[in-house]
Amino acid sequence: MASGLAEFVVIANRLPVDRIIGPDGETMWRKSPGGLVTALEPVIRRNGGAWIGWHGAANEKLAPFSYEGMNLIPVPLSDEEVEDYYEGFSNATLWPLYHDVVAPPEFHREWWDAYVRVNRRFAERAAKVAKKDGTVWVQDYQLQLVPSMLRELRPDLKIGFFLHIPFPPTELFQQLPWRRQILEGLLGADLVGFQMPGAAQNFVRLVRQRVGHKTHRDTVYLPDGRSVLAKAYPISIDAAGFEELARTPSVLARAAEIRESLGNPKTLLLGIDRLDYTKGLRQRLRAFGELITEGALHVDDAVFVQVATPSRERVNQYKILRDDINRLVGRINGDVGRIGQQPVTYLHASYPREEMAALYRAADVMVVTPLRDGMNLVAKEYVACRFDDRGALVLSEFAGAASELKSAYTVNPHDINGMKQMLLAAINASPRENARRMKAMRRQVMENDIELWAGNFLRELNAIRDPHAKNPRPV
Ligand code: GDG
Repeated sequence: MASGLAEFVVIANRLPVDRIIGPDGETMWRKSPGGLVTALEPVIRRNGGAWIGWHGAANEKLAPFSYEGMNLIPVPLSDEEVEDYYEGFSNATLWPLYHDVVAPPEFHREWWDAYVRVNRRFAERAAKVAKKDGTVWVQDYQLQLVPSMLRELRPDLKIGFFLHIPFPPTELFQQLPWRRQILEGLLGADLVGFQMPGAAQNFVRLVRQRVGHKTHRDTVYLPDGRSVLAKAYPISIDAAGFEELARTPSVLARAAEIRESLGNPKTLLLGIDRLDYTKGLRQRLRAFGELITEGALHVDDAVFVQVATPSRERVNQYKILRDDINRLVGRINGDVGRIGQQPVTYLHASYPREEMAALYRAADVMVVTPLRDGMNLVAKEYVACRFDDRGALVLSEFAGAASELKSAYTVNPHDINGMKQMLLAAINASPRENARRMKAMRRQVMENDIELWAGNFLRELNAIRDPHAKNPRPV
């Protein structure tokens, strides 16, 4: 796209499309699954907007192209940058650090250098693409330096930032050798959005302590007269879209088929996660395995289906986790399984949305037990698919979703005995009790969808008054 044309620009690590090989061997683009694209696509279309992101292949430069009314602007990454910026600093430093150090973060100066270099590339691209006085929305932990880099190049822009993962407490954040640079990077934005109010408070406190700026409640006052607002915007899903999918005859038929192929168990428990050490897969499987071993659940009655979508497979901690889970599942099935009856069905694969909806429909108990999670959309997707008010959600108190889905069966995933009790409570609850809980959760999810989330953030961003302008900006 030509320079300076987009009124609204989204910057994310990845473009919202995946490259696929078509039936005749030609390459095509397909929209990636996920709520963010669904929510932002109409805004981008309406405004002749653009999306800036990496296209997913290393060492390849691609020209901007348009896809279903969106201008897509690919940012190239070299092999080395994928290793150092993406797998390294983003996923082996920031990811574990921001998730309560549930795995040890690694600090390497060359990873940081790559992070700075790649963030600058994204910022420079956005500076060329955004229209005068336009709005730019930067997404997530891979791009925390972009707001300040972009502000320097284009002080006219409205800049928003949203962090999809938790923002750690000060005691943990302090470990980061580049803590000040990250805070200053984020302060380039006018509005910094977090999943939870606690995360916004952590950020404001850190800015006061480490950078020394004046703060009051959710506002940071910068020496140049600009102020930065830090607030919570809990993300959601395309709730109506999920429910509609869950109601289609083919999905309902597939749900019945899934249950049938598992021997029509009395209780089907389900976990769906990226294979990630923050998701609490080990703890969850141990709890279930013990219930079977101890005889609280019978192998004829209960089946656990765990889908673990492959993720970040070249990062060391993920390789370790993959081996651990393979061993654990093997041990549980070996110890308590029988011919034709495996208590755990473990699927290390990724599935189309229809299959996900069928699994949600098939499951009596959805088990979501992260050790720490910004929000957790799987929990909300399950609720959206339960239009008959049946089913139960077991949910970790360390997921952002727990603050919103208050009628879930909440657990501390570190407490295996507590989790076992809660699993039994969910399994044995009366249909009436589960319907009461599900109704309350459905109200929350159906009324607060992703469109509302994006609308709230953008409305607030556009309403921020520019202290240098005579008049407030148009909303
Ligand atoms: C980050 C934060 C926050 C999973 N497997 C398949 C598949 N999925 C989809 C799920 C869900 C999404 O991926 C996972 O979202 P989560 O929220 O559960 O977790 P993260 O990937 O860690 O996301 C998280 C989120 O950002 C949004 O802000 O909630 O806290 O960590 O939508 O359905 N989708 C398909 N096939 C799969 O095999 N189609």
